[in-house]
Amino acid sequence: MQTPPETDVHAELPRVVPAPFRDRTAEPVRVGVGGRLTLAGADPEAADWFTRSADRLHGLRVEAVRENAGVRVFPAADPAEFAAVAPATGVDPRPVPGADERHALEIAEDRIVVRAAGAEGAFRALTSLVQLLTVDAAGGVWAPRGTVVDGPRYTWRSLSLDVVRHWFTVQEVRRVVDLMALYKFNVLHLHLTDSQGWSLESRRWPELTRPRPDGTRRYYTREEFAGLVAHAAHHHVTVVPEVDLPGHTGAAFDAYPELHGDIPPIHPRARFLHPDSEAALGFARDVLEEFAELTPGRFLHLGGDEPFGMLHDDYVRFVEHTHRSLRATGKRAVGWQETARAGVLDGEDVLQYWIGAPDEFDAEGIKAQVPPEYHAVVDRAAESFRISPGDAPAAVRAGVPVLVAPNSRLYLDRSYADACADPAQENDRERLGLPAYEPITVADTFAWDPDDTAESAAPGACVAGVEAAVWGETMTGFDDLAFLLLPRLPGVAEKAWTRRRTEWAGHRRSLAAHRAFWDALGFGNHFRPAD
Ligand code: TNX
Repeated sequence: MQTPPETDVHAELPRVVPAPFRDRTAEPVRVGVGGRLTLAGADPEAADWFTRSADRLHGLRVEAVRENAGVRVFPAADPAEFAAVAPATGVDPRPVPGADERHALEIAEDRIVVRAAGAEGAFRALTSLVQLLTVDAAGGVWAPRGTVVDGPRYTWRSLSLDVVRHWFTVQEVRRVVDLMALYKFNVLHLHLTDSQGWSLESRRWPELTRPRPDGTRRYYTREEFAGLVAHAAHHHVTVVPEVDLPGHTGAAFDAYPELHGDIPPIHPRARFLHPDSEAALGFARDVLEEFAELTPGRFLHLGGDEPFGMLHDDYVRFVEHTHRSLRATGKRAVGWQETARAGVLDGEDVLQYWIGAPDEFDAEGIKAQVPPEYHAVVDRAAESFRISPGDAPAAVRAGVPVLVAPNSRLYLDRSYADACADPAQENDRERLGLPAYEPITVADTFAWDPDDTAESAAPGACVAGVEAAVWGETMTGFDDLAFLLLPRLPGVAEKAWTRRRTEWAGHRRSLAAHRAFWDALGFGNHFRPAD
C-alpha cells in the first residue's frame, strides 16, 4: 500500500476553480498506478485536452479505453442532477448559445465519474480533475476523495489581449488559450488594431499590413487567424476580435492618409476617423465585414474608447454609423464604455465598463510633458474621463448588458506593489506595468467582487460577465506577459466562475500549488511575490 504524496495540496484544496468537495476531509485516494490513467466516454475535444494537460502538468499518460476506465465521462446527464448549482447568468458569447456547463465530479478509489449536462460541462469537469491530480514518485496517481457539483457564475468569462502594442506569435497566443482553458475562461478578446499597428490581414485594405522596413511581420494572415479561432474553439474559448474605431486608428492613417477626407487632423497625435469622411465610413464598414467573416462567435468589438480630440457630436455620429455597419454583418456589438454616449447600443449588444477611477487621468501632469499645442486635446480627454461615470448607467437605462472590466482591478498591466521574493525579478517589477497607474498588490486584485462593481458603477445592470485585460505598452516579449498575467489571472477566474465569497488566504495557498502548472505551460516568468 502506497502512502499519499508528501506535499499534501489537499489539506487546502486548490479552490481556484473547483467548488469545495462535499466530503470536507477530502483525503487523497489513489486513482491510478504506473503513471497512467484510463479514460472512457469523453468527446474528442475533452479527451484531447485532458490527455495533453495530464501529460504536461503531471507527466501522466492517459489512454482511451472502452471498458473499465478509471475516468468515466457521461456528458448527457439530466441538468436536474445539478440543480444545487444555479444556472450561469449573463450574456452567452458562444457561436451557439445555451450550453450548460454544470457538472459533477465524483472521485473514489480507483474510479472517477464525470457527469455533465453537455460536452462543455464535461470539459470543465476534466479541467478540475487535472488540477486536482498529484503523482507520487512511484507513479501512483492521487486525487481527493469526494464529490464536487459545480458550474459557472457568469456565462462570459474573458481575457483581453493587446496584440498590437506588443505582437505575439500564433504559437504564443495559443499558449495563452491553453492557460485560459486551465482557468475556465471562455472568451478571448483580441485587441487587433491600434495606432501602433494593425495585426490582422485585410484583403480590401492591404497596406494596413504592408511589409515593415526591418522585414519582420507583426500580423496574422487570415488563415493563421482562422487557425487560432479554431484552436480556441477546440478549448471552448470564443474569440471576440476588436477593430478599434474611431480613435486609436493611427496605423490606418499611416497606411491610408486619404482616410482623413477633406478634414485635417486636429493634431498629428490625435487622429480619428471622422463621420463626414466617406472614405472613413467605407473603411470602417469594410474592416468590420472582414472581421465578421473570420468570426464564428456572435460578437465583434467596435472599440470606441478614448476618442481623444473628437467633438461629442462627431463621435456620436461615427458610432451610429459603425454600429449600423456592424449589425448589418449579423453580429452583435461590444463597445468600450464611451460608446454608451452614442445611445445606439441595445439589449443585443454589450457595453464594456473599464474606467474604474476617472480621477486617475492626470491632465495637468500630462500637459506638463507635452507641447502647448497639444493641451486642448488633453483637455478634451480629461472631459471624456470626467463624464465617464455616466456611461454605464446610460447603458443600463437602455437595457444594454454590462461587461465588468474595471481597470482598477482587472487591468493586469498594472505594476505589482508586492515586494519580490526573487531579487532577479526586481527589474521586471519596476519595468512592467503602465507607469501612470498606481501599483497594487496581488491581494488587492483579488479583494473584489463583480457584483459590487456593478452595483456601484451601474446600479441595476444586467452583468454580461467579467473580463480581465492586459495591454502591451511596457512588454517586450512573452516572459513579460507571463509576469503580468500570473499570479493574478486565476483570481479573476475565481470571481468569474464562483458565487462564493472566497478569501485571500485560501486563494494564496491555491496559487502556490499552481506555480508548477504555469512553468509547465510555458509561463515560467510568473511573478513571485514575497509573503
Ligand atoms: C486604456 S482600455 C486603453 C488602452 C491602453 C490601456 C492601458 C482602453 C479601452 N483603452 O488603449 O492600452 O488603457 O492600460
